[in-house]
Amino acid sequence: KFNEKKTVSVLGVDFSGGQPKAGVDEGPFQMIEFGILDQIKELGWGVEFDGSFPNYKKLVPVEDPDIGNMKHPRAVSNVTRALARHVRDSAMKGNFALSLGGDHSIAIGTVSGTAAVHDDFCLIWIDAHADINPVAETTSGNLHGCPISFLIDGINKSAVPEFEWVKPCLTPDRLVYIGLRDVDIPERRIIKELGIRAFSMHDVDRHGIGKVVEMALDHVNPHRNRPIHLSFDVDALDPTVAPATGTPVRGGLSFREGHYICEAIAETGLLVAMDMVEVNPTLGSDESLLQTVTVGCSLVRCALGETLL
Ligand code: EXY
Ligand code: MN
Ligand code: MN
Ligand code: MN
Repeated sequence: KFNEKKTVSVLGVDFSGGQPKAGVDEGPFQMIEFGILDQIKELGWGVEFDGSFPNYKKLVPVEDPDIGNMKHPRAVSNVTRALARHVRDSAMKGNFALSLGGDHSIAIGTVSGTAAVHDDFCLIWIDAHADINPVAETTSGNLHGCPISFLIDGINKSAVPEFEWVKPCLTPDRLVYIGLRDVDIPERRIIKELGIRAFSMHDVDRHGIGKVVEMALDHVNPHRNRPIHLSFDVDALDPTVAPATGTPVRGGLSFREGHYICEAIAETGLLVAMDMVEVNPTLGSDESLLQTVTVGCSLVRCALGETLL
C-alpha cells in the first residue's frame, strides 16, 4: 500500500493562465483558509506546507504572445515545469503530493512529477471535460483544455519548443475518465482512436457510480498494484453542488457520487497524488464560494481516507 498515512506535501498552485477567468488562482488560498491543512492533520497524516507559498505567479512572464492558438504558453510551461519538480521531490521523499489549483493546465506538471517517480502509475481523471485537445486543434486556445495531449505520446504532432521539457509519460490504457459530458470533436476522435476508456454521465446513470468506479479501476489497475494519480476537476460535480468554477456544465456528479469516487480510490490504498482544481472563489455569491470550497476540501479528505472505517 502506498498511502499509509505518512505525510502530505501540500502544493498551493496559485495559477490561472490556462484559462481566461481571473480568480481560480485564489482557489488554494481559500482551501487553506478554510482549514484543509488542519483537517488533513486530524486524519492522522503529517502535513508539509511551505508557508511562504511557492508563488507560481512569479513564473508568469510579462510578455507571452500566443503560439498558434495557444494562450499564455510560456506561463503555463514555466509554472508546470516548476510544479513537476515539486511533485517529483515530494514523491521521492515518499510523501503524498496534493496539488491545490489553480486551473487544470497544472496537471501537465503534477502528472509529470508523479511519473518521474512512479513510472507505472495510472491516471484517473474526474471532469466534465476530456482536457485532451491537441494544441493544434484547440479552438479556445485555453491550455486547461489540453493538458493530457502533452502526456500521451503522439497526440501533439509537432513539437512545441516551449514544452519540450514535457516527456510523454502516460499510455492510453493507463488513463480513465469519469464524469464527461462536454467533449470537443477532436477529443472524441482521439479517445476513439487511442481506445481510451471514458465513463460519461450517461454511463454513471446507466450503471450507477459503484459499478463505474469498479470498471474504471479494473481497466487502469487490473491487478491493483499500480500507483494512482487522481486529477479531480471540481466541474465534474453538478453546478448545483460546485457552482464556483469557470466552465460549469449541467448534469454532473452528485455530492455523493463525487465523494464515492474519492472513497473507493482511497480504499485501494494505491493513491499517491491528487489534484483538486478549477475552484474559482470569485465566481458567484459568497454562498456559492463557500459551498464550492467546502466540497473541494471534503473530496480531498475522503481521498485521504476520512470515511474509511
Ligand atoms: N474543451 C473546452 C476547451 O478546450 O476550451 C473546454 C475546456 C474546459 C476545461 C476545464 C478544465 O476542465
Ligand atoms: Mn493574456
Ligand atoms: Mn479539467
Ligand atoms: Mn472541466
